[in-house]
Amino acid sequence: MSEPKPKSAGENNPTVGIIMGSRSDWPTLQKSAEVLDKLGVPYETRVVSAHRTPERLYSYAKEAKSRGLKVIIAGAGGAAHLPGMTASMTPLPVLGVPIESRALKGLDSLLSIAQMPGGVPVGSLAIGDAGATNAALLAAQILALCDPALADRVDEWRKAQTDSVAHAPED
Ligand code: RP5
Repeated sequence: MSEPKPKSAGENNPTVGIIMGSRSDWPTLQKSAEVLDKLGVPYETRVVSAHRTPERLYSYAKEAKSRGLKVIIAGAGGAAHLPGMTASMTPLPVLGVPIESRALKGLDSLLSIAQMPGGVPVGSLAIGDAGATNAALLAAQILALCDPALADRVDEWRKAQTDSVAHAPED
């Protein structure tokens, strides 16, 4: 199985933290990493399980802002508590990616992430690869509010996507 390549803050001053509940979530969260790579947004990747490593989660969430992170993308599957628990311990925006679980195809993950109680927001994305891709685009758009060069790169990415759409199915 492929797994996240840890990137330390010292190496590239990450502004986005990509965290996931298990190494098995990496093939999905890799889509977020690929988008951030294309847009030139520095990020780090970590396995942080709400259930198996709660103390790691506590430290990560509590230290995220002071370490310079601006946005957290959190992917988890099943009883997906990672995004919500992270959001409860950091003022940074948390974007939740529901992993497509084996038993319920990610519906369990989606509902676990989306159904937060009022007062503790998590931005919930679509199940699986589309959600991971969009979480990275959304993170870049948030960062672009204060980064004109990144805003230009996001505009270029969107234009390229528009230009790539064929006018007819046989094109
Ligand atoms: C969740 O349990 C993880 O986010 C993962 O999606 C799911 C299954 O984890 P593994 O049993 O594959 O480690 O906490």
